[in-house]
Amino acid sequence: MTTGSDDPVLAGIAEQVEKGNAPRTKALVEEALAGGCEAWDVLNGGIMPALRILGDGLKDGAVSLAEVMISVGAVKAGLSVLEPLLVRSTATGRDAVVVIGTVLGDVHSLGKDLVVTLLKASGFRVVDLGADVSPSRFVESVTKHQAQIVAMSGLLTSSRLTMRDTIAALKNAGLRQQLGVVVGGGAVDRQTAQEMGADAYGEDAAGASDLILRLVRNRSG
Ligand code: B12
Repeated sequence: MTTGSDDPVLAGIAEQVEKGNAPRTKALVEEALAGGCEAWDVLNGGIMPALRILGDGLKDGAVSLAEVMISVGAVKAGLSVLEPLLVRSTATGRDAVVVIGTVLGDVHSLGKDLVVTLLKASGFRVVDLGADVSPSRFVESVTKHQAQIVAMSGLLTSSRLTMRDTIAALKNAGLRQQLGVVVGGGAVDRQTAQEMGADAYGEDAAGASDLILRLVRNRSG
């Protein structure tokens, strides 16, 4: 399989992610950085294309779930090198409390983890509830930590309903008005975010911190 990257090292990273070879992925990520490639370009040009191909394979049955899990190990090996550098390019200093999780029934966590890393790096106080998080756990956590923002991730189409349920639970608990709610992940787009009653849609981890800062400022001012 080919990912179409012109850069041989990035193409190599994609290939090793597809094969699920963690040590080779890590080594090639280091090689790309040493060769002058930006961390974001390694992520978007090497790792993400492989995940897209794996996702398509999962869809048409050419790739098994077990194979994707092995590739996820390679992705994590690559991210362990990239994350400190991604963080450096976004650090600023903001201090709102953000409660974040992947919603109930959905175990996809890589995208949410990236968002967590970058929000922490930007100075937000982040409460990461992990994946498969029920509406009641979101409610409990917002109350306990007096959060200003709830951020939900979801990659399954069914997650849209769960996000809506979570927003309803926040409303029923009397918390919705004081909160900014942001959603992201492949399950949603700007329109579905609006329809379910979220305040904002975040397309990627890189933009999440500016987006959340805008929400915090709008609500406080
Ligand atoms: C890796 C993967 C898995 C891994 C997840 C491991 C893990 N720990 O995360 C495993 C193997 C467990 C898995 C399981 C399944 N998967 Co899967 N998986 C994928 C795959 C290949 C990659 C997802 C990924 O990690 N992308 C990389 C990250 C970095 O990107 P991201 O999540 O999009 O996040 C970015 C942005 O969206 C954004 N973002 C994400 N969240 C948030 C939140 C906020 C607040 C903000 C601001 C931004 C933001 O920032 C991130 C970085 O920029 C996708 C295919 C794809 N192309 O997406 C399928 C995919 C998501 N899976 C799919 C399916 C169907 C499944 C299964 C149901 C398969 C099965 N038959 O059992 C199960 C579901 C299990 C469950 N209950 O959740 C479908 C979903 C289809 C749908 N629309 O419902 C996809 C799209 C594959 C496909 N084409 O069919 N999967």
